[in-house]
Amino acid sequence: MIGQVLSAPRMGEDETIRGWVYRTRSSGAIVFAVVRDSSGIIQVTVKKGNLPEGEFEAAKAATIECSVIVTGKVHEDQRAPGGYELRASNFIVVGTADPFPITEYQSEELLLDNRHLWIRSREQTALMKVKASILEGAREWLKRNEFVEVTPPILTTNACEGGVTLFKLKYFDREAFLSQSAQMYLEALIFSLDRVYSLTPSFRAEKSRTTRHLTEYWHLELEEAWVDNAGNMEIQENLVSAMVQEVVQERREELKLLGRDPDALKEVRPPFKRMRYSQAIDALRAQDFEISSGCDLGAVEERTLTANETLPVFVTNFPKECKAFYMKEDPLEPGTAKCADLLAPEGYGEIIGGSERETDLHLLQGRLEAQGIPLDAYQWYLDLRRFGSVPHSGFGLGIERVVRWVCKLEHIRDAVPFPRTVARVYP
Ligand code: NSS
Repeated sequence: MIGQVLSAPRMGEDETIRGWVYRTRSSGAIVFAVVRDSSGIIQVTVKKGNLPEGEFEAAKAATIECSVIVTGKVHEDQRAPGGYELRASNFIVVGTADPFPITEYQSEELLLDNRHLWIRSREQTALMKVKASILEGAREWLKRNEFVEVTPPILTTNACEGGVTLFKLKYFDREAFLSQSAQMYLEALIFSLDRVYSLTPSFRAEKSRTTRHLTEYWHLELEEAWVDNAGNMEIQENLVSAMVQEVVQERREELKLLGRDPDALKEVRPPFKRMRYSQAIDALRAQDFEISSGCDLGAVEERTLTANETLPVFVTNFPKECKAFYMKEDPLEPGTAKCADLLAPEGYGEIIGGSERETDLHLLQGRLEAQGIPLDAYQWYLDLRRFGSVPHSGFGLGIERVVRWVCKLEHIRDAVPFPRTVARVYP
């Protein structure tokens, strides 16, 4: 791999690399080709006369994104990226490349139309590696803390987060939906496994164009038996911190390439600040925000609350009526839910929504009825309150929301290789 050649250069020794032509220029009897692979880029110098018949000509003709296998000796060269170059003794073109449709300055639309090719860029490569480490950090923490990974369905007949953003589909001669959240299934699974998690795509028919909504996103959801909302928040701050620390440890170079200081992220450790919804509203009003209490926080409110924070912030005790039917009411602050949204710092907005769940059959039934939801499809869920109900809590974390914050992305679509939004399902 190129990264290995550059990080432990064996001067004057032969090395073979496989990759794609990233840049190329030639002058007469010499070709300078920069080759990339997943680990980095390296300059290759190809001199006529140093290679077998035909290989110099092949190098000269090689266009951007040709795939190549190159052998050569390592030499120091201060002008080359990474400070070393390969002086080629072999240059084999494996796959030729048509003129590459992406050149230096391109519109966002063209880049999105050519996403299948644009994901080869160094920025996208770095993003995908950071995302992989975020997931790795989560899985390691979950394993250490005795959460069992489970596999809930994607085809469902229940709305978990309200009917407005449901994707409906024809399921033979019935109607079904793409899952918005695995929560209800995870609630069923804690009765056998105590603490469970799932990582699945979730689907939301979000019609608004925003910088933080996808129609398909990766959802990490946890559900914990015998845990109240305070315990749920502790789990969240420990998990988020473990995810970020894994990235800081494994992906320093990628973070720097993306413009994020890894040392600043190192500070993301518990405890995170906790703030009640009513306090959040007071803080916003103090900044001359016009908000009527009793509604969810919007993007602008979230940004204002966290613009100067460096750690995530919990907002707890939202008014019951602006949250989902399954949340438990807080007896210490009636009218509010035992819930928390976790907001990323620096204005990146909500990354987690979680709560303690209502365990009382009749209260739950009453709430569904009050919202005009037909109970038939929810009988199995109500059974969970009929057969040995226990206090429990859980939450859902949007992976791309975390990637957006950690990588300082303007738009969430860059946190996923093939973004799906209201405007795009291709490629
Ligand atoms: O709607 S949530 O706030 N909560 C739930 O779905 C719960 N049923 C989860 C649970 O308790 N198991 O969504 C959870 C998170 C939210 O905080 C965001 O980080 C993310 O899911 N989310 C999204 N990410 C990207 N795009 C969209 N459209 C989106 N919607 C939610």
